[in-house]
Amino acid sequence: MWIHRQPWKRDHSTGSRLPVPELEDSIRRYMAAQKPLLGDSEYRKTEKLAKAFKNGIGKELHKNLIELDKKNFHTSYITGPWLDTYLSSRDPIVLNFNPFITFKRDPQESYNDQLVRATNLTVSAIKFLNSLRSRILEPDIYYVNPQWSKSKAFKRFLSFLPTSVSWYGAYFAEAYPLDMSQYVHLFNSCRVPKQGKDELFSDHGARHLLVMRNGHFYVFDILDPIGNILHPYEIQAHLINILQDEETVAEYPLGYLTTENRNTWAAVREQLLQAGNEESVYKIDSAIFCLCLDSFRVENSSHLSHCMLHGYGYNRWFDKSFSLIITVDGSAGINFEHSWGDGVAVLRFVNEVYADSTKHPAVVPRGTAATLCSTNVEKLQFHLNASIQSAVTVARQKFDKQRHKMTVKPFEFRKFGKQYVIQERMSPDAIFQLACQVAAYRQFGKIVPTYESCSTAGFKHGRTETIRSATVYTKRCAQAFIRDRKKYSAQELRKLIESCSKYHKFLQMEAALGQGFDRHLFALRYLAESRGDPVPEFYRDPAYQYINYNILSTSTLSSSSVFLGGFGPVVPDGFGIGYNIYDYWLGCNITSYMERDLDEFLLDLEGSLNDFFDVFQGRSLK
Ligand code: BUJ
Repeated sequence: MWIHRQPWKRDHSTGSRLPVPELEDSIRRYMAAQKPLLGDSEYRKTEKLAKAFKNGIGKELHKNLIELDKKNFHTSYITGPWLDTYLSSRDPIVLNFNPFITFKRDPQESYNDQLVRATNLTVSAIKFLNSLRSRILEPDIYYVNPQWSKSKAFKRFLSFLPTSVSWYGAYFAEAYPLDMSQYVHLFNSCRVPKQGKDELFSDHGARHLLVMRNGHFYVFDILDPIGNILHPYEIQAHLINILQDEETVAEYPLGYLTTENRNTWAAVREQLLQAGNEESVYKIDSAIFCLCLDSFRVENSSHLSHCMLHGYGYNRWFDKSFSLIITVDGSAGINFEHSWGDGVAVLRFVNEVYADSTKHPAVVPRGTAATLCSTNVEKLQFHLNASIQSAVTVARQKFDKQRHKMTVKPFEFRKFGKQYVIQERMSPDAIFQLACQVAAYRQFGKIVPTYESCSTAGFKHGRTETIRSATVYTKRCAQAFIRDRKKYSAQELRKLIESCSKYHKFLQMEAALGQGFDRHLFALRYLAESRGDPVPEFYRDPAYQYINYNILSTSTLSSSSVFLGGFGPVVPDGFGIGYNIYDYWLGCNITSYMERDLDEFLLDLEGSLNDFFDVFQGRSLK
């Protein structure tokens, strides 16, 4: 649910609507994804249940979903249910939902000073906000093959297509106009904990920035009443004022509360409001965004990931739509709340902010801010009774315990990257996914449920679809590489890899076109539940639960402004795998609650990639 204090809204969405797949297709795709995970008799049982669903209650639900979708022409069939699922989860959002993306360092080292970088990134972020508000932000177009899709011939070709199908035309030319409706939620927004289901709050009239430092909260107006940004050196003077304030961490840092179970936090928030803190809480919720100025240096990549994924708890407000975090050594990143939007929207923001802050920095090192006086910073004050104080202490203890269990490790593979794989006429994404499949097969002795996130931002209010990267092809390939590696020639193994790549590309295309099965089956279940029906037997099948217990949760992004990124595993015994395939190498950043298993997985991943390289080079496996 959205509460808009001041309606400022523009529908930056594309025209094409996310299709509701045919039920028959979804069941067929579901069964194909189940095949590598199930034994023969389990498969037959699941097949029976799927058939009964397709011809019975599923058919009725599907008809109902189509009718509903026709009535909700302004959006997509997945938007409401997907948002609802995020907001209804009672698990803490940190570690479980909020991902992070870090910026590369500024190429001019002196600009990585914490104060200089904080000022420049903040100014660039506000410039992005102003372009959005003045409607001059160019529409997002995702070009896969820019030479062809940016050409005049392509534009002419598109102009002949009716708008309802032009996105498909774009798909074939590999240029995608993306839905931009999520951007309205990027600024002045916050998730608000409520009993049972949270809400999203926005106040686009608010003009202040929230700054956190040592667990203390500060605000100052960064826009004037007509939306002009403060002079950069004035912003810097305010940040100096904040950095020179208290050295000690707040006695009861309220940020810990945002790491809590959502019902617990909702109850404490009520107490906070009743204790006379309404105005301060409102200033946090409505701030344009949250700037976290951390008081330590980052030691290495793993420390950087921990800092951006969860930090030490006290200097974060995880409910804000996003926080810009900057450490003493100038490492910078974004941690974002996930219910309002997806990686594509945040990545565009990150790319633009990085480019602007490095190409057109608003302030230079040793500028003139120190001579300006800053009087407009307000430090937020809170009245905390004993009950709130003890809630903060408990939240802190729980959070500290949980964060210590989390391991994050980066991994780099330098023998090949995108260019090499393309030259081998295969899909780089498919090869990385296959390497994960082979590694997991080696580690677990079986194929495990796998989730690869795929954006459906090509459609109006599209969000994501799942690519099921564990397939009958990857199973065959994993068995060949692990169980029977001596039996196959390099040429035969290459053929097996090729078939995985081809099928993966096909699944990827289906998912991007909204033709997966996950969101459709999810929406049918959601509909049954919202009608008050009992959950259909199809969903109570252990095989349905199993395929949704994703041991490997994966997501990729491609950007030259990003240094690292990541997110937590979605099951306690799984891995959260963020990866990027660069031109000449590839890398990933993996989270897990099981450090030893993660070390083993990384070794297996490296082993798989080395094997692939040998095969590509025509060498048989040893
Ligand atoms: O699928 C969805 O609906 C949303 C997903 C959910 N999940 C995270 C569980 C998969 N959300 C996203 O995919 C957003 C993720 C945003 C962060 C992605 C980070 C990947 C970058 C990694 C770069 C690693 C480079 C390492 C070099 C050593």
